[in-house]
Amino acid sequence: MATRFYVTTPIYYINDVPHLGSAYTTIAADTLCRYKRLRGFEARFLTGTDEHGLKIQRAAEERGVSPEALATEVSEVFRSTWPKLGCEPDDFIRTSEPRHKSVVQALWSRIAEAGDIYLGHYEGLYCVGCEAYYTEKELEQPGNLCPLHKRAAETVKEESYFFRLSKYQDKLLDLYANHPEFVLPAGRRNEVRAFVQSGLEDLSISRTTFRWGVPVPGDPRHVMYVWFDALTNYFSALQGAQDTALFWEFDSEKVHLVGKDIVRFHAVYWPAFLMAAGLDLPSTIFAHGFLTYAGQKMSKTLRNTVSPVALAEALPCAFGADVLRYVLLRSISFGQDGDFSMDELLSRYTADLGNALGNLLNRTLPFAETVPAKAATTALEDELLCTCMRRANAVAEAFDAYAPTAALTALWTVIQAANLYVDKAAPWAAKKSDPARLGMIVATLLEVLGGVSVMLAPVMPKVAEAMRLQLGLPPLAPSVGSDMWPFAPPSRTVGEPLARGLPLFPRFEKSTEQELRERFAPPKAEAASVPVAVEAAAVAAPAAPTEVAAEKSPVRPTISYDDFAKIDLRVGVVISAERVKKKDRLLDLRVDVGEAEPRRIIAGIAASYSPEQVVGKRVAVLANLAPRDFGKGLVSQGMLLAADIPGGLALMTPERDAEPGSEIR
Ligand code: ME8
Ligand code: MG
Repeated sequence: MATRFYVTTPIYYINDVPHLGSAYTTIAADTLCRYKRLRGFEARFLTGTDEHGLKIQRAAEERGVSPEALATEVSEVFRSTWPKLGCEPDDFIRTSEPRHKSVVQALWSRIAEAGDIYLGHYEGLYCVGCEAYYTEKELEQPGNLCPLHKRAAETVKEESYFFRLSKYQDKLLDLYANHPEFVLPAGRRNEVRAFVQSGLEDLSISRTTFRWGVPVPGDPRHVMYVWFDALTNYFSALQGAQDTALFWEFDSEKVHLVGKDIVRFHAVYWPAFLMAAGLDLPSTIFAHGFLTYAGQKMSKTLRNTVSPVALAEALPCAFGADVLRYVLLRSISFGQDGDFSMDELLSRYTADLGNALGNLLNRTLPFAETVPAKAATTALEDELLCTCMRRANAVAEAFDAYAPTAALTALWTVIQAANLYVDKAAPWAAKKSDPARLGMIVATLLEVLGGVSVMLAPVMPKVAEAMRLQLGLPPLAPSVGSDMWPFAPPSRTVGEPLARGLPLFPRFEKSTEQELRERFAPPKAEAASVPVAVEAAAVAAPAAPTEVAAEKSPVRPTISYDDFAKIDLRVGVVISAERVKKKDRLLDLRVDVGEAEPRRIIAGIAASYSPEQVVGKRVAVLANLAPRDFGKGLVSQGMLLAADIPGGLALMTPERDAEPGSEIR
């Protein structure tokens, strides 16, 4: 069995900041590494940033900075983000570092000496977003659009070095056949196999038309293809010292966690490069699925809205990062696509963390100040211990199979079983009638909770420590060669002090939950209810109310900020409302907008609101619209904003009480 474990994340492009997707992979890698340490492995966890290539060069140009400056700034954001999510990589590699570049160049030379690199001419299509070559067949027609980025691939026509990928077709197929664990889950392996079976062409691995990359040894007119450079990070990061180099030896378990978007690079190109250089291969490429947030694809705007650190820090609980880690790994089956949302987080927080785990602790600790002595076991204890032992095994097996979701599911069956035990054993009753029995119940629960604190630690390291403190247990201190897994609940010494503390997962107020939902709501993908000004005249026109939603018009041409600044929007409070005779769509309103006198506003909302319904409402008022005369002395001094909804209108109203006259911006 391997005793070394090496886990990596993709090195992230620095044209973006860390987001929920990159956090997901990094949290999973951190979790696996922590698990292996508890099992006595010498474990190492690497992450970093991918800094070269045309994509980055262009991103830097767009921002008017050098690629070096961009890389330095953004890689620092990545480096400082991970600890805030409880992730503790042992190393952080940047591909612009000399320690990396020298190893990439050495790898290139080694493959060239083996005869697998030759100079040729490349002509074909390239998507800079993916930094990948495509054939016309793989692109969307017409227009050669990249299936991922929906932008036209560029034609590349230049001298280029090639890697003899075609030579490795059979060797790769053998690899997948002999080592099915090389690509996981199995579905991904089938895709990769089909791709290789369809025929491999040699791969262009250098470019001459830009400079931001690692120079090709002996031919500095060329820089290396960014994926040749980037993939090598997993190897180069270990080469600084002898003890780290051991992590690439054949008997080390080496796992690259990646998203399903980049499986091909990892499961086809990377092993072929390594075979050509005569180096060992990673053990497993594990491709997880893609995360959506509240049903929305990750996008630049979404990234602003749901920064993982902001989300973790916004939770009014001392363990926000652990809560995020738990929900990400529990809610989305690792390997599959899935959705994450604030609703999901809040319901897991309440049910799994508060009501199940937190409650178990709160139902145990109040009964004792020190570890009580055990007494005779009953069937209840036997049943609980049996569940614990079976489940501890299942949790370990799941982590071993890189299945943190299954591990957590199994762990929670222990927590449920223990809560059920409390229900049945009824310590509150034993407290009155049978102190020895109470001691037995509490001692049993303390052992189970001690075991839970260990099994929880890979996913929720801070919570595990806080639990252990309350349970009177020392912090976990894994050491190489000693397996700390609680296959049987660890026994306790009678008389050890306990330290009951504050609840780990305090219940959130309903209003707090609502604030969190609103703050972390994804931006509306489509303007489902774009506020439309209720122009009384327009609405007074004959258009009949319809039962279906009004056709959504396309967004109007862009305006400048200055144009927007001319609009004066205020909060108003409707003081009075009357129907207008013979104009059955209009209401005649008096609206307080913070001025000496309420304004008269004629609004075309009578089909959606009765006068009684609007009086007292806070509304959004366009306050500097030129007065409009509707005839018969009806002059409107402003306009209300409302959204089109099926069959009518919904007035826009401030989400909290705002003073009349408050500016809306
Ligand atoms: O591809 N759901 O970097 P990258 C889940 N530099 N995971 C996601 C995700 C989502 N919505 N979005 C991103 C690159 N990820 C290359 C890698 S490695 C030698 C070079 C995660 O910044 C997922 O792990 O585009 C995905 O593979 C990775 O971020 C892509 O990061
Ligand atoms: Mg990407």
